[in-house]
Amino acid sequence: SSDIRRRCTLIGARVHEGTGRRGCDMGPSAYRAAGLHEALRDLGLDIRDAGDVPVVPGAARAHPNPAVHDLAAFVAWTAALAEIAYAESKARIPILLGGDHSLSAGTLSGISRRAEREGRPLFVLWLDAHADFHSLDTTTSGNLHGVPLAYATGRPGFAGYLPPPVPIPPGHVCLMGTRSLDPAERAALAGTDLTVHDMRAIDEHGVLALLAPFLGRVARENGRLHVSLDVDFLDPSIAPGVGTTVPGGATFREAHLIMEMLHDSGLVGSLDLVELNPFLDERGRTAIVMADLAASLMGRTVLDRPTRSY
Ligand code: 4U7
Ligand code: MN
Ligand code: MN
Ligand code: MN
Repeated sequence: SSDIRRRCTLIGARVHEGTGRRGCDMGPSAYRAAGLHEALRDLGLDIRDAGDVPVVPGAARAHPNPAVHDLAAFVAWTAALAEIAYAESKARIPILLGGDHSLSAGTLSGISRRAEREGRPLFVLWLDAHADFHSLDTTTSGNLHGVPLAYATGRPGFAGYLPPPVPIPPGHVCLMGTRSLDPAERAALAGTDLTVHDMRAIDEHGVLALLAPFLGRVARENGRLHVSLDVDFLDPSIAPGVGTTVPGGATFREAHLIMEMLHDSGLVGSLDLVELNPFLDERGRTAIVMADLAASLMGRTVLDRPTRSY
């Protein structure tokens, strides 16, 4: 098919160094076991499987902030994933199978370069309990899954470590599901025009009223939309397989409606599925829920969804 929206590439990114606990490296295998590939194939999509990206971190790198750990791994993953995201986004939708959220520094670097090349503005929908808006200087946990959005929007504090990305204007970024912000992130966000639809906004207005204007704007500006879906966007009761559970997350129905709206919009050009930790999961249910949501974003309608129990 000539429609880019009917072609996708699955890219395994076994990144775990950006978190404080092991297990995210098993994410790509869990998505395969959950049947993501088959679900997408059943939709009639043209699928390329790029396998798992091989990344070998270079020599350890120190940073003045002593909390920061695994910076060399972050630099290596960012460079490698930027390359493959750029290449695969030319004519297909790259779907990154994480891996922790630090991988989005790589995806966004590659996609922002692609968007610049196409002469189209890049917009980002960040579905997450967190804002991931720390710099290397402000993170107190030192876990670099907490920094990718700051890096991609050109926040200072990364120079000398990572290649400068084509910065995404903060006004092109929409966070949904936010319910855990550190003081430094709050302060940094306050100085930007980034849109934050926290859980309270979802409770008060519903996802339809919040998301529709953003999608309308992306369409009007002929933009390319990147979606970053962190497992912890979802309520832990339906998605326990994540290292950073925060109570009060999105329900399956809210998340599913977002996926349906994204599918209907036809605007999504790239997708990250991040933070799945199969070691913490219960009989694969989080992997199944994430695979199910991804399939809905890619075009499954309720009429062809197989019956599943969670
Ligand atoms: B995730 C945190 F302190 N802000 O920096 C930090 F609350 O990709 C959490 O969204 C980061 O899961 C969470 O460690 C990163 C913390
Ligand atoms: Mn995140
Ligand atoms: Mn999160
Ligand atoms: Mn997390």
